[in-house]
Amino acid sequence: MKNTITKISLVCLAILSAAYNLRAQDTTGERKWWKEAVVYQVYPRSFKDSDGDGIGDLKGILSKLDYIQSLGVDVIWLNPIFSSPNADNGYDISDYRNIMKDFGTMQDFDVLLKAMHQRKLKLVLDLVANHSSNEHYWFKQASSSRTNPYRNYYHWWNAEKGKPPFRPGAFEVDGSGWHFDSLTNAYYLHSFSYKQPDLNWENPQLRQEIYSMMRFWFDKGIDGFRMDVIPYISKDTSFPVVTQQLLDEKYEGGWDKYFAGGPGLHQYLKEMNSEVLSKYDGMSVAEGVGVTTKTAHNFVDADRHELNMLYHYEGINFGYVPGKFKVMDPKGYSLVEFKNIYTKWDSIFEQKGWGTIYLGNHDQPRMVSRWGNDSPQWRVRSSKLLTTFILTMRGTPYYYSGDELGMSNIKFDKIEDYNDIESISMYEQIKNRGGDTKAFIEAQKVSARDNGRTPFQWDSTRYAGFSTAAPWLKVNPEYTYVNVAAEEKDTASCLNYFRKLIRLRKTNLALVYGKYTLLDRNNAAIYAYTRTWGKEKILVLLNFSKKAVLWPIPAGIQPGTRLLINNYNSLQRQKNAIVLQPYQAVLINLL
Ligand code: TEU
Repeated sequence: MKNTITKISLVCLAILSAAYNLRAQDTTGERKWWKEAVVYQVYPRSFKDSDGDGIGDLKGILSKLDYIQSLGVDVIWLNPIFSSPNADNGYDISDYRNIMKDFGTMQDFDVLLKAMHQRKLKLVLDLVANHSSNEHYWFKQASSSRTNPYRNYYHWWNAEKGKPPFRPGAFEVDGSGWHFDSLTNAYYLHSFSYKQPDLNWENPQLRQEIYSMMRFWFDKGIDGFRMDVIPYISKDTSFPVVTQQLLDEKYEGGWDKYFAGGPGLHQYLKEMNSEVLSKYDGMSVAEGVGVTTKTAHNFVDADRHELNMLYHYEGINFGYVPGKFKVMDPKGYSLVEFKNIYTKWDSIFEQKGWGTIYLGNHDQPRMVSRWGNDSPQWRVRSSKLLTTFILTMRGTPYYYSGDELGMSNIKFDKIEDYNDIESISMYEQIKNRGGDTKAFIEAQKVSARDNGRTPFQWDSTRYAGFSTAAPWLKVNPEYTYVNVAAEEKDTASCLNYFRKLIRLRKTNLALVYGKYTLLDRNNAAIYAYTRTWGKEKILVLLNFSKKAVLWPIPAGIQPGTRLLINNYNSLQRQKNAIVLQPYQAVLINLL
């Protein structure tokens, strides 16, 4: 009897789970936890300081886990927390198996991870494997002599061959990606600053070191990795001359595309998958620098056995004046182009693979300043609009901490206020060539990375409740009214709106898996789309402009009367049109 019941339950379970997967297979393949998750990115340096040194730390994050849990997010991605001299805030690692002193100890880490799991929060760490710090033991050894066993962990060009062919070094004042090392009379390669020498993935021993380190963290119980500039890891080690003409003809004019196509890249990612990723139920996401819609599938299709997801740069790099360093077009950006980019990226993952969606992170200015309107009149409305966009698109949302409060750019007006190696080196470069440093500072108010790195705003006390000491980077003066304490009390706050939207996404899987269809493509003010999944049908309407706009309902679209969310108190409807207020965002059921 007992046996028969067990058998019947097993059959029922099998039928149920098949049905569950079938529904999800409408458009996107198998259901996975990381497809349904909302990732919340925490910049540890700026989240919460527990020991009064002005720098955020792991115990600080621990003390705020209840807050993070209250948001309804599923995964926390922490920017690098490993030992580092901090030339690039942790993206220059000197020991991959230890915690940065500023952030605490390994014991703090273990406690934090346990506390996260107790709250059903998953942890994703940053894997910085394209380069290490020049203060890493491997590099110290490698640079000590040409015959050192670690020499081949990095890329060298012996000076007797003459100067190496140009490669860019992102954070260098002279723009060069080669640094001369007089002790061994050779240049070494660094795609970022000279403090970040590129690791030589062509060396199998180096690859094994990285895999072993990844297993070390997985065995501790982490739930995945965000992989820093992972498309860059493989290089043509003959270092051929690369001309602008070649870049234009084969790489859409950009070094990023060239670097993202190294000869061994996919072989190494497959190897990493079989040696590490396939052995754990973790998630992996590539920072997709240089990845295009043509190459994306090679990274993320399940049958490739490489990575789960990537986040592309096309959405975030657009809107700048071509040929200038992160100068925003004074006319603003074209919503039609914005829609085209996100629609194109959605469509490539319609049948295969899986996408992501984000508007801010530690490398970007605050999303409301860049993509919304941070004037006092529209900051709250437009923040909510952007949050609505992120949480109603298909693909896993990556949401940057502070955006849920509607934090905006700090807009420093002197270089001395900046901490970021990118801003400081670019300033020097412009100064050295007699360029317009004033114009640069103006442009940085819109685009600098430090805008997104100012301390998190907890309350209206001194230093925004982030620390008891002056923080490593100035607090945005808006903290007196943009902060958690104030927004908790306000039912109409950005914070409570974010929570509501997350609940909505969790209870309407159409928002996760549903087919995305763009409506009214050429409308320059309204971003309208539907999400449909079986019987669930939702219309998303977003007015990206600061004017009220009459939106004629297209033929074949029948909005119901149920408003799932609205960032205004009401919605003005006419017989065949809807009037959207400035920056209004609504979700309506469709008949
Ligand atoms: O960013 C990769 C990268 O290409 C950056 O230069 C990015 O384009 C730039 O920040 C945009 O302004 C990753 C990390 O996310 C970044 O924080 C690091 O500085 C960089 O790698 C080096 O590790």
